[in-house]
Amino acid sequence: MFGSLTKKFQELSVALSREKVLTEKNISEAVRTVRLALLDADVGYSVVSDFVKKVKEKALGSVSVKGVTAGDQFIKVVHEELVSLMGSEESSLQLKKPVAKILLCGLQGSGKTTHAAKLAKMLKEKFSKNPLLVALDLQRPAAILQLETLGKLIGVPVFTIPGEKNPLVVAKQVLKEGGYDLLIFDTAGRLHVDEALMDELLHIKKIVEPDEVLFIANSAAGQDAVKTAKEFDCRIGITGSILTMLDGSTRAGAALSIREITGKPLLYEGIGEKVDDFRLFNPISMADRILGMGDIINLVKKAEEQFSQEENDDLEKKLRKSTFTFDDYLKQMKMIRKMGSIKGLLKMMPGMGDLPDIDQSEKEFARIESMILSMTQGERNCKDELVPSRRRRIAKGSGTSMDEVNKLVKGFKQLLKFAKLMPGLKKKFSHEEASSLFSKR
Ligand SMILES: Nc1nc2c(ncn2[C@@H]2O[C@H](COP(=O)(O)OP(=O)(O)OP(=O)(O)O)[C@@H](O)[C@H]2O)c(=O)[nH]1
Ligand SMILES: [Mg+2]
Repeated sequence: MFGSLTKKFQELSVALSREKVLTEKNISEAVRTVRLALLDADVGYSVVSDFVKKVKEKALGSVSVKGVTAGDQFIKVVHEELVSLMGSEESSLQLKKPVAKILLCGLQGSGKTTHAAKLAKMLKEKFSKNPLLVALDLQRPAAILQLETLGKLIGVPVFTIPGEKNPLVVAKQVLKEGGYDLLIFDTAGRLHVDEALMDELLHIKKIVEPDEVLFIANSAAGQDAVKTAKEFDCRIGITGSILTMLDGSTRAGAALSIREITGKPLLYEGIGEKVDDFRLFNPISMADRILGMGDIINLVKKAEEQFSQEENDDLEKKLRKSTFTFDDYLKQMKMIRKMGSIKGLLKMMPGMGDLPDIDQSEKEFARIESMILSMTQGERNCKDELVPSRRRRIAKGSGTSMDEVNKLVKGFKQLLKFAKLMPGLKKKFSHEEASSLFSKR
């Protein structure tokens, strides 16, 4: 996702792993690399300056732990600060009124209409809401049609007044509608922030009195998206942001600085054009992805949703009792593969960050499969430890490299560690626990 930034962090971790302890000198060098990497990823200057200052102070104050490399220790600090920069915890919508109202705003093409539908679908399915989509982008007839098509797809009605060109009239009228407990307003976008747009939004906001005003931020726009968010916040007052287009060639600028600059939470992320390509924004998971740890939290969540309860119970028991083996890992991967969207899911596995296409994902899966199949039964059952000579044999047998075998074993161990945290994972997944992944692998 954040290819070059992730690569730089990984290179830094490797470089630092040669050092026994963190010293003022190697910290200063590492901090300089972090600064350049973040600036290059289009993170705002002031955010970067604050960030590296905190990382430096924390790294200098950290006590070295036996068995932990300087690289792991430093990356752990970076991880903690990334999480904190993005808001520490998942945020939720504050929908308090009996008829809740969400107003979406943002520049042209940022994903407002698509995300109005994604939000409606999610709130309907997961929170049993009865939503009504309201078309307030009345400049182009195609805009209403787009919302209506999406509405049909997700089974949510769309409110329009045929022939009406004034969004304020529609906004006033829809408030008289009964039978819904949630109104989601899709508004018009502009190429740039301009007076007419801000005036229109301000008027709509006054009429609607929304519970939430969400800024739809196109993550591909990097710093520009952050600046625009700030302008929208100053002019109309936003309550949070949704980060879209995270599936494309995106830079980390928006993800890392939008919350810090606006002071408003990042609530959701859009990861594709389809109505289900949508999930809660999780700062820990995002930090994992930025550092190239693989998105284990989302993997576990998605797996939990989709596995049959029986299969899930069985795997969870094994995971918790630490009797989960490479054979189970293979079985789990096969199940995941069955669930479809192998690309999206594989991306979440540790060490599989940047997969250019589905064929590539299939290839990655085949490599993992051949590595596991090249193990002896004892190795697959985790009875025999995978010492270097064994790893070398596995690499040779599967036509892969030592590096790849090491990556597989590391990913497997991370999965086991996360699994132990699973009972409280959804709600209580603490920062410390996530960070401990770095310290004892
Ligand atoms: N890849 C990807 N495409 C997206 C995402 N969200 C929206 N899109 C696509 O981006 C394009 C623009 O999205 P819209 O939802 O129409 O954007 P908008 O903000 O309503 O645009 P205007 O109404 O013109 O201001 C559409 O083709 C969407 O299918 C996303 O998260 N990822
Ligand atoms: Mg639109």
